[in-house]
Amino acid sequence: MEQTFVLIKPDGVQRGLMGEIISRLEKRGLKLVAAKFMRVSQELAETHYGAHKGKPFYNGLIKYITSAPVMAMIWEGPGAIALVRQTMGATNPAEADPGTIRHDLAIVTSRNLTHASDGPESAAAEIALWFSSDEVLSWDRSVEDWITGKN
Ligand code: FUP
Repeated sequence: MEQTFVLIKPDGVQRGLMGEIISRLEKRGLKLVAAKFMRVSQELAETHYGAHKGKPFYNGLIKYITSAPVMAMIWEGPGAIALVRQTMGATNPAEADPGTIRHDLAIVTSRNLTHASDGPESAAAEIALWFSSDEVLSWDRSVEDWITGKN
């Protein structure tokens, strides 16, 4: 089953929006298989955002992501990577569709509450970067057929 990496960034934690964000993913029908409330080291931040090194916002981005705890998670479901990106909305909250987390709860790109993997390669790399395999749970939901059952 497809898995994706999701981060509730320091603004989400500081603003008390962890429950709201997790609730939206739970209610959509995605399954949580790993979660860790943690502080991000300088090294982890630089590895995670390595693709943005050299950009004007890079130093501020590293400072922001290391400034307070984050909630790192892995969510699972059919097509989970695209589903989660859709629920998050566009990177710039001003362009996010109504009903998405970023539209409803944020207003600027630099404080856009969440990160979610943007494709299968980044999902695999980010899951391996943030979690060890023994932190990822395999578990059955009694309601599974009511959420993902096929006809
Ligand atoms: P996303 O894939 O939605 O996480 O977005 P990007 O990889 O394009 O950007 C990573 C993070 O950099 C964003 F979540 C916020 C930050 N960013 C800025 O702070 N300013 C910018 O102009 C662009 C991105």
